[in-house]
Amino acid sequence: MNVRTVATEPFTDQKPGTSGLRKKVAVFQAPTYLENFVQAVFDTVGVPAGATLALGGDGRYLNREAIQVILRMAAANGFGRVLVGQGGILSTPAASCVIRKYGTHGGLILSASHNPGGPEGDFGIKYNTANGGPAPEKVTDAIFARSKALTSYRILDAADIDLDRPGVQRIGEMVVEVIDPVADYAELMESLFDFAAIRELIAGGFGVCFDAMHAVTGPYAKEIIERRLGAPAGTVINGVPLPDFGAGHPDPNLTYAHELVEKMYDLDAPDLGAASDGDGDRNMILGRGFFVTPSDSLAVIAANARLAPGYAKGIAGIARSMPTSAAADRVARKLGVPCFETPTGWKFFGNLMDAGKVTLCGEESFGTGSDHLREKDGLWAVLFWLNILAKRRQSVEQVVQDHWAVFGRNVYSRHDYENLPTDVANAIIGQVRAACATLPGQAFGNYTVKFCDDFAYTDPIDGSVSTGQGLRIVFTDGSRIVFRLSGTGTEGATLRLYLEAFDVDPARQRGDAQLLLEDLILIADQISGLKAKSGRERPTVIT
Ligand code: VG1
Ligand code: CO
Repeated sequence: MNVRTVATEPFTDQKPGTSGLRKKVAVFQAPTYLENFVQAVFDTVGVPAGATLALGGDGRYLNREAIQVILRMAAANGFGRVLVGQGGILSTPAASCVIRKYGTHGGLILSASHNPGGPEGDFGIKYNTANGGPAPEKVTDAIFARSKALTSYRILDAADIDLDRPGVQRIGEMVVEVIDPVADYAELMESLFDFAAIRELIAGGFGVCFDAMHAVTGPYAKEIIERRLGAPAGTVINGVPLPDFGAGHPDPNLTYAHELVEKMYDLDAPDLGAASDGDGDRNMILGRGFFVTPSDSLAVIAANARLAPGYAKGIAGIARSMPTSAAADRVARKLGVPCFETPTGWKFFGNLMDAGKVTLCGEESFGTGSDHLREKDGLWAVLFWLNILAKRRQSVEQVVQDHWAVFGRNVYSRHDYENLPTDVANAIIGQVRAACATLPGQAFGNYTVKFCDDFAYTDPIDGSVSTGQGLRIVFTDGSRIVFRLSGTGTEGATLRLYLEAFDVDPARQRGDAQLLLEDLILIADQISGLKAKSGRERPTVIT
């Protein structure tokens, strides 16, 4: 077979964001756009002769076509073997699992996560390293630099692989192994959680509804929750992955997972509601008429970790992204384990987990995970909750109320202003940045500013420094306002406003977060000029 070296012009915009390179489908469809990026990845990470690559995606539009191109390029670049999920499917956590279990050189995951799919939607690609985790910044920076200097890519002329046929096929010398995308992952989950106890809970009538949002977790949830844990058929809704996610927005939050939310606030709601995102790494947890904020979910999991067999020995430490609430910090303090604060994005947790410093990690953006993998893991979080509920025999709400009674409540919310003109978003951030110098010491009603900064992080393991990770205004009582620009969008700019107030008053612990955060919301607007500058009366999404 014929390896071709194809001359190409470099692109200037292939800079990976918070989680890989994300662009409109049409951008990826432009001639050589995908090829250039993949070649930049291969050139950057190097391909030891005969190395193995893991490959799969969330099934969105362009997934299969992109996989065929990447397979031919992998063969031309010296890979000896590619493990590809059947049908081109691998959830992000399953890809991390495959990379670790089979010791591959790395993996390519095709996904734009929670961003909409379809011909008008988004596509994305991310590279994970041999530890199973997202490539760290120094690698993504090098990929970007390489992409800007690329003059050719290598590809092999070959026919398409049958992605639906399990087993071994070949492209030239390279072996392509089409693997079951679910099996390895499901086995890992069984090793971590008390499946017998969960089966018993469910057999006793405990109702579950899992919304796969027509994204990648459908087959995973059906196999694990319905088949292995015995939940009745129909427990998993929207369980068939579709290239356009059924025209939905596969983001598991109160706005986009509305079908599930309606069920959970109905009179005959099941006991646990859960949803996952496009690529299966996010999760939302709901009780009957009750929403668990992701920050609280991390804290509850940490406080109850010993109830799950995989964590029975206790946890080494916790890490959370900076905008995530400090609820987990309180648990860490009580457990006497360290708590790390990292920039947004899962790639910052990898070193801490590899070094054995932390067991659990979480982000306010519906991401929770542990050192069983190096990605956040949606279904894992749902199983952790099921395991906790099977042992505690309480409702979701009771578990959270008990938690607040012991630790206090970090009242929390995130307000997203999506698709703002870039100059408007920059002007708002600019105003906050400018205010930072004079804010310390200023009082706003009950709140006095303790300090204000642009979050920077020095990785405690390799010493790498990441700056400009979000403006935080921290008050003397620990309450916070954080402003940050999203690094995953493909249109305009998305401004995220994160709000957190600590409340110990049990009377207010049941209260609605938006009402409890009213003062901070006003202060945030006062400092940033958000409403006036954006012309928006309210956020696009509140979580
Ligand atoms: C968002 C979240 C961040 C998360 C990232 C990837 O990034 O805020 O916490 O790690 O998405 O998640 P940003 O830069 O838009 O705020 V996923 O599920 O897209 O892989
Ligand atoms: Co995701």
